[in-house]
Amino acid sequence: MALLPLESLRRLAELHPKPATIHFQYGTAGFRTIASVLDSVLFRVGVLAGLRSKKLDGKTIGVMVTASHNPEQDNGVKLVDPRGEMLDTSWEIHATALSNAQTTDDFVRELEKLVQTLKIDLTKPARVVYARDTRPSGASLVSALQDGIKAIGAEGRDAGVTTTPILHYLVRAINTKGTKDSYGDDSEEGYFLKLSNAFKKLVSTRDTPQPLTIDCANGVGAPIAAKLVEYLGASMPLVLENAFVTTPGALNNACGADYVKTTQKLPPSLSGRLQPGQRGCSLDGDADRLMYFYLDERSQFHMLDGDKIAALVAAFIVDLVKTSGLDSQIKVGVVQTAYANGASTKYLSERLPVRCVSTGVKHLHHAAEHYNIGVYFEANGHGTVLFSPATQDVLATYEPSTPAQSTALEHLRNLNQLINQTVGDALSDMLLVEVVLAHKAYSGIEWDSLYVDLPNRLVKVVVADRNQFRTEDAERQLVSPAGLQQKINELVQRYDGGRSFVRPSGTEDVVRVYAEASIKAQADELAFRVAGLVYDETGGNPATRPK
Ligand code: G16
Repeated sequence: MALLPLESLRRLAELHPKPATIHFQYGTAGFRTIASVLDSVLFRVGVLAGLRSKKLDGKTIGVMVTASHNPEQDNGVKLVDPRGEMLDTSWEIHATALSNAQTTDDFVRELEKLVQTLKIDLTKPARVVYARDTRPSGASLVSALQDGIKAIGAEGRDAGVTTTPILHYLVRAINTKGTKDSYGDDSEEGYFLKLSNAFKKLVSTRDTPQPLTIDCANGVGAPIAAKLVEYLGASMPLVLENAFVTTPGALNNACGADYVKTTQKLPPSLSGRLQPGQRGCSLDGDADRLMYFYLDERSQFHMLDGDKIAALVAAFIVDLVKTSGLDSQIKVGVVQTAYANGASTKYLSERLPVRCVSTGVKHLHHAAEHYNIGVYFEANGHGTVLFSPATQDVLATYEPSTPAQSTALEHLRNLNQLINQTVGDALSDMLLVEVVLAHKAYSGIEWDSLYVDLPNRLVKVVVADRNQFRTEDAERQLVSPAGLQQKINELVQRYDGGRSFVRPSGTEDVVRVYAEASIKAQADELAFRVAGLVYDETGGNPATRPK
């Protein structure tokens, strides 16, 4: 029975002490907070990734160092399981426990407990692949991670500065290499080739689209989109904006997918750069979220969010399944969260099965796996489409009987290649949207008119302790603080078409409030009144009282 390499664990752990008084938590998308306190967390995540790999018989585990849509001074880290999906939720408590061990002795004790409880065979090999986004704090956090990987005796592979979805792709590609389920070559080039080849086949009979402007959020999406441009060639003209990755303070600042979704405005830096009728899209800081928009003839801004992407894509896939003659074998379903606009839920539920789950890609992903083809998108633009293994077999072996069936089948096969099925991927999703627009000959206007969004408003409230907020029913009902849900219900009743819910964020130290109503001014008012209730209930910083 092998033992933990205590000497190296202790020696290296001493170089990465845990700051006193801080409590860390593995949240919606891993650990995420101000970068300056994260050194010990990164070291310990390196160790944990090694243990997770040993537990899974030496399969490669991924580690992504990013804080995605958060401001530049934040950073974070999340673990990726062997098939490229988010860390199994049952391990999140282990991550939290390890990160909070105060001294090196406490840390070693936690590790020993973990190895024993989970019956981890320490003789197994361990492999970890890791990457980071462009944040200035990334390099030193990666070196803490490397110490952790070294301390547990794991083999590390540095994937450099890249997007979160490429790291997820690499994890699956490494673990399926040489098998019948091979996901593609385990390199960035393999990723680009897979996507661009599928895209070119899907649009080969269509006119070249008008150029698409991409707001890269001044993040890692910029250099990666620049590489994608080379692989796509003339098949897809792209114009990259907000690509200032080395300008201090620029990341996600007044640009990017989160800015567009929360303000429902064009990033000011794009003003004058998008012509009436032209469409554009925004990535977030690690390029896993996508938000589309266009300007109408009067230069009015229109946002096409994750819900609109789900509606566009799901309808397209349903049509292809039907045309290929596979509708009795392949059922398509959609997964959303409480943030989905009520109009989108209505539109989709009239056409196919729709489920609502808690926020967080991990929840949506697992729910989507229950469908033959599962389309999942959060309203914030985070999502993808999953083809179940059985569906992939059907697509591979089905023999069409007409030319129309054959063409539709070929499109489905190529979509299966185009879509990054490990996690939401802004660039893969962007190509998917462009394919559908090209096939339907839709501009932003036609796409937007699939249904009309109910006016809505999202606000953040800074409270003394967001952990006192607990929810149930896919986050649509508050169970704590006691009595608050009742007050919200009473308020909501006074608004025509009113709907509102409150939940603690898992990535920022805030409580989020969402509201909808049939008139914009009413949606705004409802959101701010509910935010006021939240604030009054819990007491917050007066400077942050919602106005
Ligand atoms: C992460 C998660 C998303 C989630 C978002 C906001 O996105 O992956 O599933 O919607 O955080 O979560 P919360 O409302 O709990 O803060 P990202 O793009 O920031 O990694």
